[in-house]
Parts: sequence; C-alpha cells; structure tokens
Amino acid sequence: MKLLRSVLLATGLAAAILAPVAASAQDIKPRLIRFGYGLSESSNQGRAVKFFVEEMSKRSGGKLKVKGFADASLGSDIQMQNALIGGAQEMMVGSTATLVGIVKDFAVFDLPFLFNNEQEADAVFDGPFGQKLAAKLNEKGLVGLVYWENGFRNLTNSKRPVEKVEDLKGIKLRVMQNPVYIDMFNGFGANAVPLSFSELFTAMETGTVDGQENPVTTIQSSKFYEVQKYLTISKHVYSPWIVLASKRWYDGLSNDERKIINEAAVASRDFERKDSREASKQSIAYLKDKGMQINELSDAELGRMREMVKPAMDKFAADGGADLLNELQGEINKVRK
Ligand code: TK8
Repeated sequence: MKLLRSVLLATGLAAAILAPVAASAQDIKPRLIRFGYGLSESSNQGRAVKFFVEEMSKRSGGKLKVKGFADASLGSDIQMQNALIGGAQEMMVGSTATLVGIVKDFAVFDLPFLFNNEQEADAVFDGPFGQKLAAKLNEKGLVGLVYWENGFRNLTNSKRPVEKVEDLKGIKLRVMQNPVYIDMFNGFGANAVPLSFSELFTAMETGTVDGQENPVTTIQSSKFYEVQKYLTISKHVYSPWIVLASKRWYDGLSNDERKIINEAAVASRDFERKDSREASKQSIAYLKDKGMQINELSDAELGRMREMVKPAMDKFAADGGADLLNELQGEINKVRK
C-alpha cells in the first residue's frame, strides 16, 4: 500500500513537472456521468440520486455532470451491472442481491432475520465486513462506493392477507434473481418467481405473479398499491443498495476526480439513509389511505418462519458460506453488545 502510494505520488509529481501549462488547483475534466437506477425519480432512490448529482456539481465546480436515469431506463440492475463492467455506463445504484452472479458472497446479506434494526446494518455495511465484500467487486470490473438503505422487506399480494406462513401457499411471489430468495420463499410454501424489478409492476398487473416483497417506501413510490391489496409487515430481510462505478471508467479518472466521487458518495449515503428512514415512517399511513389492507406478523409467527428457513440457511453454509455467515453474525453481535 505504502509502495503503491509513493508510486502514485511519484507519477503525479512527474506529470506535474511535465505539464506545467495544464497546472490548475485540481485536475478535473468536464465529464458526463450516466447514473442509472431502477426506481422512479420521486422515490427515495431518486431523491438521493438528485442529491448526488448536486454534490458532484458543487464539489467539481460544475465539471462533473451526473445525469440520473430513473425507472431502469438504462436497463435492469443486472443489465446495468454488465454495462458498468464493459465500460458502456459509468455509475448505478441497485440491490446487492442481484450481484450474486458476480460476487457470490453478497448472498450472505439475503439471509433472513439477520439484522434487528438499521443501526446494526449501518455498522456492518460501513465497517470492515461491508467494505471487504465491496472490495471483492474490484477484480470483477466494478467499484463498490457506498451502501444506501433500501430497507426492511415486507410482503404484498393480491390474493389474501398473510397472517401465518401457510397463507403463502401457492402464491406466485416475485423475488429478486437470487438463489437465497428463491429457496427462502419456496421454503415458506410460495411459488418463487425470479424476475427483474423493471418487469415487476406489469407482472402483477397481468397476474403473471400474485405478489412481491420490498420495503414500504418502494411499495409506495412504485405504486404497487394499485395492483396489490394486502401488505404484511414481515421485515424478513434488511436490504441494502450499493452505489457502483465502472472500474474501467473509474481507473481512468484523476486522483482529484476520484476523491470528489468518493466524498460525494459518502455524503449521498448519509442523506439517503436519513431521508429513507423519515419517508418510511409515513408510508404505512399512505398505503392504508390508498386502500391496502395491512397486518403485522406476530412474534410467534416470525419465530416459526425462522425455523422454516433453516434449510435455506444450512444450504448457504454448506455451499461454502459457513465462515462468511459466522463472520457476519460475529460483526452483528459486536454492535448488539
Ligand atoms: C431496483 C431494485 C429494487 C429491489 C428489487 O432496481 O429488485 O426488488 O428491491 O430496489 O434494486
């Protein structure tokens, strides 16, 4: 690390000596940065992208122009990840759950009932564990900058209230494209249907699926209440988003430009979490007002669900995830104490 830093310093120094004409306080070029995301512009995700756009502009004297592309208009999470890897797109934000095809370890965050609250999640994602996983993206052509909050996930469907896990039987439930989610919901007796988020609304509207699971903020901003009657507060998984950059693109930036991006990303994270948490407090009342029938799962029922997902947990551990899961649980316990 030390060696790398002095090499970087030395090359920086050489460049400064060789190109004194271009000397300016900061090495920033005018750039257009395409930043894609899946939710709508008015969602918590959209508000945080807007914040990031403004931060980047402020911090670069208007040179680093970020353009946000909402509603998966640049593609689904998985399509955008590949565009970043190939260098065809610069930045995105999306679920970590859909990264499992690139770095398998991310599946550890999809295991249910790990985090009790947002504070535990923040500590783990911003701490060494979250950073270690993000760093694994580098050799795959991605840079994981910061984690945003998607939130605790809850169930909706158009068939019936889910008060006990048996009520899920036979419900065609859209899940993210991720084996842990598929195993988990099949384990609960639903028919798990992996599908990208960008296809979800239509799938519910046409009855291709009966239900889905997402945080209340998303159920609100994506207007799922128009096609879903029942909301069950289950908080089965705490779901993060991750802000990604194309490594190919990022590596071509100057140190000054990278510093601005990194710092603006951290600022956007703090903004996003605060904003999302405030927004989620209003969501339940909003969704009730829109006609959703809402129930909370009892502790006893959640306990039964924990038992029922044990095979999915064991499968994850047996597939080589045991150490990782232990490590994560250790990190959570540290915060809990
Ligand atoms: C948006 C998705 C979404 C996620 C999902 O692109 O797919 O259900 O929760 O937030 O990343």
